[in-house]
This record gives sequence, C-alpha cells and structure tokens, in this order.
Amino acid sequence: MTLITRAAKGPLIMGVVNVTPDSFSDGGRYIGFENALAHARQLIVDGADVLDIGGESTRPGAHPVTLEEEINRVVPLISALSNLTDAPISIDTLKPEVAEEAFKAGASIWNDVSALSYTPHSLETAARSGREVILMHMQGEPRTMQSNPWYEDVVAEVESYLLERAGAAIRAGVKRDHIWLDPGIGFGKTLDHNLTLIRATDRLASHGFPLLMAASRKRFIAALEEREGAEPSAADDRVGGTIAVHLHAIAKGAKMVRVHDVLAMRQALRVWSALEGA
Ligand code: HH2
Repeated sequence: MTLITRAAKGPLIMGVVNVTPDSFSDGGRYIGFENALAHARQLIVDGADVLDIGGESTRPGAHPVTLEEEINRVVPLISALSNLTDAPISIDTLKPEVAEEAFKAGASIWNDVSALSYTPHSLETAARSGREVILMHMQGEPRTMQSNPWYEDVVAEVESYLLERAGAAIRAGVKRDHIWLDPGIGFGKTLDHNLTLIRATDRLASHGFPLLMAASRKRFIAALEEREGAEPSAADDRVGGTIAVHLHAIAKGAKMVRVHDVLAMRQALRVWSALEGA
C-alpha cells in the first residue's frame, strides 16, 4: 500500500531523523549509527507513520556533503530499519545516486526539496524507481534562500511551480498517484510568505495531489514571537507553534505533517480527531 493510499484514511505523521552534524534544530544529536537507530525506533513507538531519513542539512549556510559521505550516513540506517520495522521509509535527499542506494536498502519514498530539479537525471531516476515522490517548492538555493525572498503572489507562484513540477514528473514516467506536493515552509520565504501559504493549504491541496505540511520547529515561529514582542524561542521549544500550524493545515486538507516531536504531534492529532469526529 502506498503512503498516499494510507493517507486517504486519515492524516499521517512523518517523523524526522536527521543523521547530520548541522541540521538547524537537531544537528549532531543523532549522528552515530546507534543513536540514529535508537531515535528512529523511538519515533515509531511515539506514533510516526513514516520515517524521513536525511544525511545532508538544507538549512541556510549548511555545509554540502559528498555523495559518499551522504550514502554512508543514511544507507546503513535505512537497511537496519527496514529489517526492524514495517514503517515506510522516506529518503530526504537532492541526489539521485543517494535516492537509488536508499531504495535498494528499503526506502519507498523520495523526499526531494528541489522537486526533482537538482540534477538532469532526477526525474528519470524517480520514474525508473517506481517509488512515491515528494515535490517541494523552494525559492533559490539553501545557502542563500533566506537573504531576500520575494514574490508577486506567493500562493499563485508556489502553486504553479508545484503543478509544473508534478507535470514534469508525470511526463518523465512517475505515476500520478505517487506524487505529493509540499509548499516548502521556510525555503526562501519570509514570515508573511509562510503564514500566507499555510492559510492557503486548502487551495494548494485542491489539485488532486496530497499535500505535505512541514513546519516543524522552523524559524518563522520564533519570528512571529519576535514580531509580537515576545522572546523568540529556541528551535527545541517550538513544538506548540508547530502543532498549531499542522492542525490548521490538516483541518484545511493536508494529508501528512513532517515533525521532529512525534509524541506531541500524535497526541494533538488524536485529541483533535476525536473532537472533529474524524
Ligand atoms: N524541511 C527540512 C528538510 N526536509 N522536506 C520537505 N519535504 N519539506 C520540508 O519543509 C523540509 C524537508 C528542514 O528541516 P530539518 O530536516 O529539520 O533540517 P535540516 O534541513 O537542517 O536537516
């Protein structure tokens, strides 16, 4: 069963496992194999439906990693996890070579923050793999994307980009019902761009492709606090803001949320679903 089929029954929680020294919110914490494995297993116990494994940070200013290093970080973990659990595994990478090795090790979803545009072979690799793909919007590139994000109409531009990338994926041979879309919260966006996009979840989710919302611990939550005269929170302390965004998005049709704090998100979703009668 694909994730998309499962999501038709109710919103899914994707748990983040960053095997990186420099991710913005949890960099360095799960870098060793044993630590990463224990963390991933805990996320499943906490209620994750799917695990998203990443070996390269996309935060502004992060250091690029070599292909070999990225493969060495993620593949042993994916192999071990796919022997230990039935939970689907997603590989968060820009590189088709990493995605291919991850698929061989047991991953079934390619989460690509470049929407399969980073290399000329990305579309073809995704199509050949037969796996599900997550296509995310980003303005610019991770190193500089937050320097001066600018849009005439952020919702229309993100929407048309995502539909254009979905069309390109389909033309390359990716199945239509294997495609997720993601507005890319924080990727080349100001606080107001992020809020406008989150409010537009219903519009972005209205094109027949399931939508992923991924706001976990992101900096705009602290920017909002700052704008309101409050002390901006550290990344670890943004769980309340994360949950607020994700429940708002789920109420407007998002089918999956990507989070670091799975236990809190699962509890919030359980209570919200009971109240909504879902
Ligand atoms: N955000 C991050 C990484 N991967 N994938 C999708 N589809 N959507 C996102 O918004 C998204 C993503 C950034 O968060 P994190 O993994 O915690 O940090 P880092 O990239 O620094 O490892």
